[in-house]
Amino acid sequence: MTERRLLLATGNPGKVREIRRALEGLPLEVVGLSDVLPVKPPAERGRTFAENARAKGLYYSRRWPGPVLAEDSGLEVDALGGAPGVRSARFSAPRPSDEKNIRRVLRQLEGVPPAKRRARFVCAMVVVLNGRVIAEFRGEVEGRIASEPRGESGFGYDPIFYYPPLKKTFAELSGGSKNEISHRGRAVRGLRAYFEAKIKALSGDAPDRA
Ligand code: ITT
Repeated sequence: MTERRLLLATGNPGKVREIRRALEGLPLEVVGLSDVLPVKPPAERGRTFAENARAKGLYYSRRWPGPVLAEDSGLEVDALGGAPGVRSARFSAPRPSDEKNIRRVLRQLEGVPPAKRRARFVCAMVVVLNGRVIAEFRGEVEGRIASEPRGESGFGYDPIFYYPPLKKTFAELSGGSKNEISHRGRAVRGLRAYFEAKIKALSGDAPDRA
């Protein structure tokens, strides 16, 4: 492997912010798609977050000589049979936006009491190198859908994702606090440990068993 820059293969600036922050301090150069590979994103056709994450990682790996980090994530609402799920980004298609997606979820949950508004964020993350998936991580966080949007931080469904232990929505948390508990934060911690072990092995401190 000659190319040591890690390609962060997502077009979502909210994800870029959170993943960059969670990888801070690692001796890795993280580059964004828009800087080095401004290509059309692949269609997302998988039935699971993991399938979509792998498809994205493999798609960009065909066009990038080094390691690629891709992820697929979304919101599952129990009262909606797990929707929006893998359709989270395009829930309000044909011209989806975060605001319209939020309105659609709230409309579909009208009249549903707090106890029945259970939901979770899920994140499936992959590292692909030379067209091969070399590591996979998953993170989830449980919460419930608030009755109305609250908070200005974050992105996507954060304003309606209420996290009972902190009595706040994710959009009321700072970036650092969200990363500590979020689905993405949990997945990235697995990834971080993986990279730390790799880097240690490469520097000769420990045998590389990968
Ligand atoms: P890429 O495919 O380029 O990574 P995307 O935004 O299309 O970007 P996804 O297909 O994984 O990403 O869709 C994820 C959607 O789920 C995203 O658009 C948000 O609406 C929502 N989502 C995921 N993680 C979230 C988070 O931490 N906070 C709020 N909403 C989130």
